Amino acid sequence: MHKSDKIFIAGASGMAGSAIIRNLVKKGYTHLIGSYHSKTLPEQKNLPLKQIRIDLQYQDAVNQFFKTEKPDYVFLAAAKVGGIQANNTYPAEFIYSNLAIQAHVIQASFENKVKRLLFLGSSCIYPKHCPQPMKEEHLLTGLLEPTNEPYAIAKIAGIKMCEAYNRQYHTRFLAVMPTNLYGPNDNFSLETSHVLPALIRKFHEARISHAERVVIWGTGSPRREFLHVDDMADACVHVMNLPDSDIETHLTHYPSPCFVNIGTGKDCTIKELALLIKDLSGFKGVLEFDTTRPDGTLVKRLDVSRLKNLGWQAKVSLEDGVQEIYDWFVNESGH
Ligand code: GFB
Repeated sequence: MHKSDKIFIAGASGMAGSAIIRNLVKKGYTHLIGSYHSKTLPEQKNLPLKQIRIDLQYQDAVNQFFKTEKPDYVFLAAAKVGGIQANNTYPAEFIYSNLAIQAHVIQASFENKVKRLLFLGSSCIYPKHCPQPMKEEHLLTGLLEPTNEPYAIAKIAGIKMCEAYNRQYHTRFLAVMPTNLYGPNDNFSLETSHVLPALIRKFHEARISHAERVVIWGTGSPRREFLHVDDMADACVHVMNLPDSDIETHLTHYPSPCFVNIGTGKDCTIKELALLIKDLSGFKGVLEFDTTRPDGTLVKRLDVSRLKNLGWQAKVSLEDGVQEIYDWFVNESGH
């Protein structure tokens, strides 16, 4: 990407999209367009970013946008996302919204001759009982985790769309599969968020209210890998900027997968994560495990060697990242 190329970030106000915008601005890109669905972020006010409100679930709106703006590059970070409970409660919304958004943006990118597109997926595309660590070639080798199967099916369809367009139309549509993300602009709602923001909020509020216990869902034994969203954004921009030779040899050469995992390659149990956040918060009470809540997949650690061979590695440690987001949450929530 040249610094003055027109770059479209779909999902500009979400945690992933806003991190990609921060990364692009830091690297000197000057011609950014972001789409948002319901809200804009105050932090984006003075950036070289044009903000456009579009509901990407409507194909006409997407087509009109692409025809008018003609972006050179597209980061497809718009998605309906949530934690285990949200996925389990709203399966229809998770499959419909994601299929609609990605189908419209990918097709419009093809019709409008976008140079490269990067689709953001998720590590839940891999089978529930996948060999560990999970490699790109493990896709579609087993059954999925039931709590997020509709979301995973939509994300797998997105990967397969990119692959199909590359095969038939010789496009350069790439995809990345990040592990569990956390960072600024995350969702901290207790029912719909992912575990890391939920625990930050629970421990912080428990310390302030002098509560005796904090409830952790499930058994605490599932293992998860956590990646700071700024690392993810840096990896996305790295992949988008790979030389043509790497793209052709590794990512658009059927049948090699058109996607790469993004993670740290390290995981921990939910109980270990809870103890780390408990320490940061200063909460002195006890942890209680609510085993009526689902554990989900027991282990899902990514093999990150493909991305490492393409020249990128994660930098933010879990300890540093969690401290930063703890402070961010305290600042945002105002107490
Ligand atoms: O982050 P999380 O909601 O999603 O939950 P998944 C991870 C683990 O943390 C599960 C436990 O075992 C939860 O039961 N957990 C403990 C909690 N306490 C809490 C809590 O207070 N809130 C939450 N949310 N969890 C999601 C998928 O799976 O991961 C998505 O559903 C997506 O589709 C995403 O792939 C990355 O890691 O289980």
